[in-house]
Amino acid sequence: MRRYTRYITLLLLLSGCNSQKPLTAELVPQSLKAINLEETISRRDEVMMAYSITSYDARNKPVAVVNGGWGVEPMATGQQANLATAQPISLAVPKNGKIVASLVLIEVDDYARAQQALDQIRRIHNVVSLPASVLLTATEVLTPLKYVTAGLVAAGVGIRLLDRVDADELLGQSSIELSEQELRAKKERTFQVPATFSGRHLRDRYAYELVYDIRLKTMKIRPKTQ
Ligand SMILES: [Ca+2]
Ligand SMILES: [Ca+2]
Repeated sequence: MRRYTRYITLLLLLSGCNSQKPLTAELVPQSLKAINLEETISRRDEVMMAYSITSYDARNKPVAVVNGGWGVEPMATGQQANLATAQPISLAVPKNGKIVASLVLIEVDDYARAQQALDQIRRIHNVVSLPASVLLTATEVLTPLKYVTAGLVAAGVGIRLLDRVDADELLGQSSIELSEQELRAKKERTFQVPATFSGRHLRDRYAYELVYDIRLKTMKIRPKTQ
């Protein structure tokens, strides 16, 4: 038993010598501009965002997930959204693992339902959940919408939340995958991810420009004080 304890202590010491400070990745929605509205006749779109970060370990097994949301806000042509209320989310980057940050932009047709969904997302904002592996280890390539949905399911919000977001409501989706190695290799602490969401719903052409940041933080480990 004593030898075992000594062995563990040695291991801890060794790993302590080698280890780099753990990284945390933060997703921050930066800007959103309506270039062309989806609802041409009413001259007003109502938009919301849902976003998530999912982390994977060195064996590509999902480890954790956090969720965030913003909206519902009205948008006019040319308008820049006020994203001051778009709260960042953050998650630890597993050693030798990776993170996937995902974001979806939705033009809301059912205001009450969207507001309800956002209320639920706010309640679990940045709460770290264990991912529903089944949804995140599928062999197919996951869309950002699937990532966000899986994140919400993991948080217990339920699959019903975004399941009715269909082609008519989804304006665009974006994901970025970054490995711990890639993150450590970069000198910058902030990655800007630009995305242009454009398309056509029925007769209406729409276009939105969006930027979200992935910011890196090094967790400070404070020595225990007595
Ligand atoms: Ca619409
Ligand atoms: Ca609408």
